[in-house]
Amino acid sequence: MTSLPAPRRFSGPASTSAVFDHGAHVIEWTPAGHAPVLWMSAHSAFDSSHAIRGGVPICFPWFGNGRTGAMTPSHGFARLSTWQLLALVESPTGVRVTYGLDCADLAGSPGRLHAELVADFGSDLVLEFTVTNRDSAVIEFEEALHTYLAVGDIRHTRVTGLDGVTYVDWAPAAPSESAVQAGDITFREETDRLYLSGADVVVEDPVLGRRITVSRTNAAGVVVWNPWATKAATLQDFGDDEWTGMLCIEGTNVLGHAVRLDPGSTHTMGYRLHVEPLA
Ligand code: TA6
Repeated sequence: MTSLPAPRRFSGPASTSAVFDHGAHVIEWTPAGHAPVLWMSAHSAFDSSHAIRGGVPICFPWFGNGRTGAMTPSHGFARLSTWQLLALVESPTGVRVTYGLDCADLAGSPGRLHAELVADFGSDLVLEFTVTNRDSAVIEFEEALHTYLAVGDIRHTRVTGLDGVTYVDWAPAAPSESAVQAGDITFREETDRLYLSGADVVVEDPVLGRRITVSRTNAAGVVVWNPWATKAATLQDFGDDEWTGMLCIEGTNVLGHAVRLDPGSTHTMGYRLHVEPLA
């Protein structure tokens, strides 16, 4: 287990941001005039054998323990791998970094896949996760941009845009595996749901006085997760009292919506954050 090299930090008129080569892991994006938009645990490990707790972990080439339920590490090897910085372009509107990861020789890889993450740190945060099948066989994989958003207090936060959408409910206390969202999502207990929708999702945060719009392209699902107190207490790299300040809104292609790539084909999932004051 080795400590990580320092992250790459950028600061410009549009935003301040930071990213680790480890996992191509974005850990900060703070648009000018706003409080940090990405949440980071004060207890995150920053070493080569752990995923960073917070920011935007890349879950790939499987989600959780995969569709078989037997894959390790949880959420795949991408967030535990050192990615190669392929490009860094600075401009008056922000910074764009491009990372690459060749997966062929990584334990559990489903074949010769090449992954790239483009992060555009501007007045919005724009992420593009692209996978190319460099193999001679069809390859299926799962993917998620597991974004941790900072909120003032999850108990006063609501999520709009998913009314009437069917979701898979993974929370331990869930009365059923599947349900339909009725109205806005509010939070009173551990919430761990996969909504099958590509629509924009809006996080209304009256405590921080802001609205975060999450837009996705080529993402069949969105996971909404807050561990609440009980689950947070079981996570070593998650402070017992930190659960009130975060909410995961994740762009996903998982389970029945895993990506199936023919040889030579490419798939790009897009994920954008836009922040504005609550009127
Ligand atoms: O995306 C939600 C989830 O799958 C939760 O079930 C919880 O396990 C969370 O991811 C965190 O996973 P991690 O492996 O980063 O602790």
